[in-house]
Amino acid sequence: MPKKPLNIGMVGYGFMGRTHSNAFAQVPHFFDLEYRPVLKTICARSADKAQAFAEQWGYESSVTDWRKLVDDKSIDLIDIASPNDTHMEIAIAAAQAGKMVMCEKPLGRNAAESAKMTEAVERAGVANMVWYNYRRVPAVTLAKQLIDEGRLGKIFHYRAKFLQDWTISKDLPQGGQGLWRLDVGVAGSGVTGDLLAHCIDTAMWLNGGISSVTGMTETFIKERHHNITGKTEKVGIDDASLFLSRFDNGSLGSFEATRYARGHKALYTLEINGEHASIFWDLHDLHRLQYFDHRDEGRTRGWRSVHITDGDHPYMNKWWVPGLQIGYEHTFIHQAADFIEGLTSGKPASPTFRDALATDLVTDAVLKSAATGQWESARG
Ligand code: SOE
Repeated sequence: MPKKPLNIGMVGYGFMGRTHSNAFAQVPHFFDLEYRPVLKTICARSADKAQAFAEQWGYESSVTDWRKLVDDKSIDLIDIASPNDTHMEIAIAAAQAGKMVMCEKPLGRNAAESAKMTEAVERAGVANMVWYNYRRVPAVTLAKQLIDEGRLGKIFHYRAKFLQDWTISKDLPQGGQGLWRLDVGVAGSGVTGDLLAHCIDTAMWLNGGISSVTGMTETFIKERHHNITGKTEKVGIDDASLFLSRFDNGSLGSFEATRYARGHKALYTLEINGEHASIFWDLHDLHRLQYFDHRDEGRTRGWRSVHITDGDHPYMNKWWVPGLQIGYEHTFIHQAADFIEGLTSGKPASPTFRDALATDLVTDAVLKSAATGQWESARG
């Protein structure tokens, strides 16, 4: 059967523009799908850079105004990989033009923006998804399967952290390419929206909804040079963010994210403790799932380190041979595959905009609680 083209207009050519473009370019080689992604047009503010990106990644053309993608009848899907302050306007215009919309996380700079975006895609009835890629690390997907099979029994604890160290220097400026994550006007928040959002998305997928939170944040460096204004300006983002939560299933959560954990580059770990079994996963060792089952025979009972590379592990039959690992970029390829599969099956793959809105309601509640010192509802 000839494949149907899925014409993609990509906004943004930075770190995420590359991960998404790579996903669409690679997915037809490894997954047998009804649609074949076509890298149609890349959009970026600088014409030279957009054209260079188009040539390097195989886009047919480049533009400097995202509205051209919205107006282009040949584009089926607009993928937003540009900074957070651009997400809402592009997503709403794309949905109103009847395009499918994919968006890099976090969906909005806050839940109010995410709610408008969710309303737009749902009103237009267009396929939509947010790139929370860590769900599709095969070890994390396996954790989901084990939890859904009831192997852990009743869940008591969910524990996650995401530690980095790249903003410790007070000489690091805020704003502009690569550094917009430090500019609150562009990013919306600091590590709460950038890193904790990943932890929350995975947590609610694995362990269900979060009802309430109590949090605290800190901005360790109060002023930084701003690359766009050229002035020293107040820093509005949170550099570190910690919170406790209550899940709907009665379990307790604890979460931490920081860019001030010297020595850690992207240490995302999660642990879940249930009545019968526990699971631990670490992004720095992403192909392993640590599993402890109390029901094992006592003398040999202990933590198992399962190498998630066999054909019966999630997604792994699409790749090499048992024992050979895959990496970070594959999580995006899996997400592109699931999105396209959802178009065929009519069963939309998650996280949809609505799922990502739920995450933004939690991050908003964490920031609110950090300001009020009170427990806050995570339901808006
Ligand atoms: C920040 O440094 C960052 O690149 C996040 O923006 C990504 O979402 C995360 O996956 C890795 O860290």
